[in-house]
Amino acid sequence: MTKSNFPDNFLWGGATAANQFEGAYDVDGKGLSLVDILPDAHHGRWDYLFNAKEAMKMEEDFYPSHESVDFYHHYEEDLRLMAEMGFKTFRMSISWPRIFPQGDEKKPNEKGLQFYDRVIDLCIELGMEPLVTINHFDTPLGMLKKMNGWADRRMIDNYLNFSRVLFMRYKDKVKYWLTFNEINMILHIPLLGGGLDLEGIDNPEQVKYQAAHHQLVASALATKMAHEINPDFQIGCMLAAGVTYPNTPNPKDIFEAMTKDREGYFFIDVQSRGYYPSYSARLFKDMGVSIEMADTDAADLLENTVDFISFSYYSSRLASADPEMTDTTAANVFESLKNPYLKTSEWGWQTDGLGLRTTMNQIYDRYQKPLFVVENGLGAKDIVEDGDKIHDEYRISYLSENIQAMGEAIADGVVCLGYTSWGCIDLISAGSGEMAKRYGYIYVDRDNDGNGTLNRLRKDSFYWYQDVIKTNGVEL
Ligand code: P53
Repeated sequence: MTKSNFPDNFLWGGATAANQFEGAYDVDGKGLSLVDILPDAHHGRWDYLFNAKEAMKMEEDFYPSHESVDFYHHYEEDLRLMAEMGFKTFRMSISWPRIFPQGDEKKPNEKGLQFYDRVIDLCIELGMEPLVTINHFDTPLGMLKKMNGWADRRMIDNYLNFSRVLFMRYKDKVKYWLTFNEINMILHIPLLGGGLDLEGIDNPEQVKYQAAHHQLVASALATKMAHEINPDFQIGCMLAAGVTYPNTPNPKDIFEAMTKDREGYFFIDVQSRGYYPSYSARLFKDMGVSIEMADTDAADLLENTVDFISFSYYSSRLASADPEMTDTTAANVFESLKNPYLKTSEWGWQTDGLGLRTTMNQIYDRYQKPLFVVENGLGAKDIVEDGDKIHDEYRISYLSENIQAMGEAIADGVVCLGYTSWGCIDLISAGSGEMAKRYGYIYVDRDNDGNGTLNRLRKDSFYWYQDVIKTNGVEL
């Protein structure tokens, strides 16, 4: 048999996020989060994303994410299906407003915690290591209204209160934690990433980077708290990653590509090295940004760096310094030119397995800390045939290409703890808010209008991934 590139204890699994997966958006005392006010793409999602005040009126009549695929009431069936595929880990997030409905209460909502007790206990019983994202795009709406989200330094304490409750409660059950999902997203979708309403603000960059500073300090202080509560905890940061290629060998394009990559690396430089990168001084000066810091911030950042680096990877990006180059890929928050060497999906995202290998090598070279690929996958429309068959060979082909490339990166010497593909069960898309953009190995019978039985079906990729895990990545 061919030898596997993957270590024996490699954590194979799948990833989800509470706000896109659980449904039950107002059940058992849950408050509203930022994403709960966003309808789908057919009802102006992208306009609302940059106009929080309008979104808060909640005038659309249907919000697919409110019920989503109802993991809240199907968790048992869903976790058993994941275990059937052989998952070693399950990435989930904990809904902040389920635990603190407004975001700044003193006491947590016990009913919300009891749901996660049930989920985490069953995960462990089924042999799956929970990997928990503390904050995945769902800052409580109350915090946007009260203090413009992370623009306000008081968010650090609110976040730490939330984190403390989780660390104490799951002290002996959860080992792997991520402080913020795609922390660099605050620059691209400030409402989702930072609970920020930037309407009418003179210098949005100032507010975004100040809010980012609060998150970076919150992440460091949560890391400190976590290690005090249980020294075995492994705390990770999370980057929306994807190497940026220069469009041509023109040195201007090379510099542009480097600059684009630094927009994301900026965050990880702070979380992993413990201090602001040297290039940030000039960046801030050029943007007219000046960050207010408390006296203790520099030391807190320096002393509490992350244990590992996790990231999402869907595709590489392509940059040019030439303003005439405008043929960009559709429907993605990162501006990227279309790469003629790559295949493009229905949603305009491009497939680049080798780009994952490059990305992993770059990140590992830069930080020399273990990596964790916590999102990767292909969003596509699936067709159910003969009542219960989904022949999703396009998904298998994307995942196979990417997992092979990840194996090569490991063979290159990169240390990688595991791989959780995105949306292992169909769930609501973050970008489009729809059901139709599916990533799962497990199909859920539910459409964009909320019709469907919510029945779960195994796609062809289900059996394929089961085999990948069983052979530890030899059969791809
Ligand atoms: P969707 C784009 C837009 C929003 C979030 O994306 C994103 C991205 C991709 O870079 O990041 C992650 O659902 C995110 C998930 C999300 C996933 O990408 O728009 O962490 O919440 O579902 C996939 O196809």
